[in-house]
Amino acid sequence: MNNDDLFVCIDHVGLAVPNLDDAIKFHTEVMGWRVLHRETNEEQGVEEAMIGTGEQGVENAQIQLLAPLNENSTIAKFIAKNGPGMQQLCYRVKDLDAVSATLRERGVRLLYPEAKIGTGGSRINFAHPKDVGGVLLEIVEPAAAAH
Ligand code: MC0
Repeated sequence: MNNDDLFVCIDHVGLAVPNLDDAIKFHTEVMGWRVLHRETNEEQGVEEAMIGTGEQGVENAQIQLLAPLNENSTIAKFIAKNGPGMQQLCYRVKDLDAVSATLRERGVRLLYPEAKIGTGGSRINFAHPKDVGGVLLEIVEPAAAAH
């Protein structure tokens, strides 16, 4: 894959928060963002909300609030170790499988052998933070309607 075809843009930045309702209240009432989308992702162990200014996955980069569903959640572990804060950076891609193959060829470990389901029916994977300079990098191929 050519470098120009790898990433489209920054899709979102994920913040680990202890409580989703409290975080939404802060980010809407104090910071003035709007809630664009909210869902529970059992497999990822999160209750999440996308906030921002535009329509989900279409316009500007968004902020993803991630609260743990239970104590085994990666978000619960992250908060226990680091406290609340920035947990991930997410790049949008057009073809997750092609980008995954290219990153693997270049020595970047992806966490899942196959794509998992993310926000709004998107396809996602993650690159290990140890291979991305200490940043947990998610890659997302939005669901067809959001392209
Ligand atoms: C761990 N490390 C991180 C990190 N998490 N570094 C930067 N950012 C993070 N978020 C570092 C630790 O400091 C540690 O470094 C090393 O990686 C191992 O960490 P650990 O504390 O032992 O944690 P693990 O290995 O149990 O888990 C880390 C791992 C995990 C990244 C594999 O969090 C994971 O599987 N994440 C992917 C899934 C995820 O995050 N789901 C929630 C969002 P040292 O130097 O101390 O060894 S779901 C989502 O985002 C979906 C809904 C969506 O957007 O659509």
